[in-house]
Order: sequence, then structure tokens, then C-alpha cells
Amino acid sequence: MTNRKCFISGIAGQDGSYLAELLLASGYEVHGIVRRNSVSEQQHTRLDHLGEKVHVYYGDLADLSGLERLFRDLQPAEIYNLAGQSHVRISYDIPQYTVQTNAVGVLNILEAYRSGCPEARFYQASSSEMFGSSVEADGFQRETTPMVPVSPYGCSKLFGFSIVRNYRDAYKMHASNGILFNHESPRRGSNFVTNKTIKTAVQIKLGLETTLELGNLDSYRDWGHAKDYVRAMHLIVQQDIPGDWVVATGETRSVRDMCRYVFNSLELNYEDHVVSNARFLRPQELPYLKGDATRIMAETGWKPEYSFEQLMDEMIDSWLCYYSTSR
Ligand code: NAP
Ligand code: F7E
Repeated sequence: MTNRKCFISGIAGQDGSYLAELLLASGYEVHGIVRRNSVSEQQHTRLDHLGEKVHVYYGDLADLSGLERLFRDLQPAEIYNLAGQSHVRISYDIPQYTVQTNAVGVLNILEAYRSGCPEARFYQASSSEMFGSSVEADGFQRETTPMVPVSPYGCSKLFGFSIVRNYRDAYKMHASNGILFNHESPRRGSNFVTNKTIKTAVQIKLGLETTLELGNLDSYRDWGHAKDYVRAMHLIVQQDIPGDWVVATGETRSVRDMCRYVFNSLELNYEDHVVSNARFLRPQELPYLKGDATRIMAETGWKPEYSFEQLMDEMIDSWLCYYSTSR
């Protein structure tokens, strides 16, 4: 491919920042959009280390004309739509906003792609949350598992997923979905359960905090490392035939197991510190996720390089380092 120009929406998010690093290292010219924030210093914190190597513009999935102009001018070869309101519980507080971004926003970016650079390849950040309460008899979710979402977030992502399939089939566009299970890293927002737990456990260890307030400890998640998952995104876009692929580790653990591991690693007992706060419960919970990534492994050779323990240890070390240098 001669055109090595790529475009990432959500470039300043957890996944966007790792994907930008991966694509820069692979020789791409990397472009992306960030939303305007009144505190401009908060705009690119996850991108600061990349300096001028990435080309960043103001943009929003709600702003169709801005996306159209960008795609017409840039003519990217690959488009990664990672922008989204990504917090499931918060999607209950702001359901309409969530749908505007995660559903109508996908339609907007697809339309800009269709009119401005239809020869490009497109990746959509779809989610295991779309499966909702569905589990196969063998305990896994895979590409063929029915999707019965149980949150405004899951419902909005299911629209995004479906409209990408529709545009692929109707207009013969190279548009694919990655159905990604939970993935974490030191760059994860600290209101997701792994990073919240790890940050507070480190604060407890250092005497800065005494308790960790959580919601449901008995849901199960399939947690991988964001660095492994952005590799999968790139591989998906390189496939000759577009499609939909599950990306997961195939292992599942409860939130309680995750807490036990984190507190034990810091020589603490989670039962002495974790308390329940109904504020963090969801009106409807997705109880169990375990993904079968057989298809992507067979067709692209992808496999995760990080174990659950390595992921947790990296996140713990990151917070220990943060507090040792900031005190
Ligand atoms: P993240 O850290 O929350 O990043 C999302 C990015 O999207 C942020 O930079 C955010 O900007 C931007 N954004 C939000 N609304 C936007 C809008 N209307 N227009 C333009 N940009 C907007 O999430 P992530 O973990 O990197 O996830 C990336 C994508 O994958 C999301 O779509 C998420 O729903 C999906 N996903 C994530 C997981 C996971 O476990 N991480 C699993 C499956 C799917 P601000 O910083 O300004 O808010
Ligand atoms: O919750 C439970 C909570 O918010 C995981 C997003 O990246 O993955 C993510 O969505 C579990 C849930 O992630 C707290 O009830 C308990 O069962 O870390 P989370 P999520 O909802 O699974 C999917 C695949 C995405 O696509 C999303 O973008 O942990 N839990 N206590 C809690 N969760 C939070 N956030 N906070 C608590 O205090």
C-alpha cells in the first residue's frame, strides 16, 4: 500500500493513544481528532509523549460537516473509529448523549467516509457489551452468539455494529467490526473497575486512603491488555475481506477475584477495605463475559501477549510510580 495515511477518532483515549504508537512505529502518517475541552492542557495527556509526530485536529462525531471536510482533504487509507462514550454505567445517566455519539456518530463517520474517501478501509470499535445476557452453552460468546444488550451503551454499540455491516454489504465498503472484550492498561480511565481498584489499593497501601467503594463484585469479565487489542484492530483492517471478529483472552474472572489479586499483590486483604456502595450498581448488570477468539487467531495469527497477572502488575507499578514521584 503506498498511501500510509491513517485517521483515528478518539486518538486521545486509551486505545487511540496505543494505536497511534503502533501505527507510527509501522510507518504510517497518523491523523486524528480530539474534542474541544475548556482546559486545553487536558486535551492530549495520553499523546503528549508523541509530540508533533501525530497530526491532531478538533473534531466530534456529532459534527458531520467537519468529518466530511477532513476526509475529503486528508484522503486516509485507513480509518479507525474509536471515539465513543465508553462508560457503561454512565450511559444510564446520559442515554441520549450516548446514543448520539455511539450510534448516530457511527452513521456520521460512515457517511463522511462514503462520500469523501470510499476506497479507504474502516474499523469500528464494537464491544462485547452488545452480547448482554447471551452466553453459549459452552460458556463463551463468539461472533455467532445472539446480541441482547442490557445497557444504553450496549444498545448504542449494537446500532453502530449493525450500520457498519449494512454499509459493508450495501455499498461494498471495506468496513469491519472488532468485537472487543474488556481491555485495560495504565492509561485506562480511573472510573473503570480495574484502574479504580488498583489506584485506591495503592493509596490504601501508602496510607492515603482506607476504603474502596465498589458496586457488584460478582460479575465476571474477560480482561486483556489494550496493547494486545490495538494490534488486533490493525490486523483486522489488513484482511482482504472485511468482516466481524471477536477479540478476547478466553479467560474470565470475577471483580472479586480481581480485587483479591490486586490487594494480595500489595500485601493487603481486600476484605478489610472493600465496602459496598449502591451508587456504583447498574440498573441492569451484564453478569458474565468470556470471549472465544478462535476466528481472529486462525485467520490473522493474533494472540494476546500479556497475561492477566502481567496486566495487573503493570497497572499497580504505574500507580506506585505515580505516587512515589508526586509526593
Ligand atoms: P476511552 O479511553 O474512553 O476513549 C474514547 C475517546 O473517544 C476519548 O478520547 C473521547 O474524548 C473520545 N470521544 C468521546 N465522544 C466523542 C465524540 N462525540 N467525538 C469525538 N471523540 C469523542 O475509551 P477506550 O477504552 O479507548 O475505547 C475506545 C473505543 O472502544 C470506544 O468506542 C469504546 O466504547 C470501545 N470499546 C472499549 C472497550 C474497552 O474495554 N476499553 C471494549 C470494547 C469497545 P474525551 O477524552 O474528550 O472524552
Ligand atoms: O465494569 C463492576 C461493574 O466499568 C466492569 C468498557 O470499556 O468494557 C467496559 O465496560 C464490571 C461491571 O467495565 C464497580 O458492574 C463493580 O460488572 O470496568 P467496568 P464494563 O462495564 O464491563 C466493555 C467491553 C466496553 O465496551 C466498555 O466501553 O465491574 N463494578 N464496582 C464496577 N465498575 C465500575 N466502573 N465501578 C465500580 O465501582
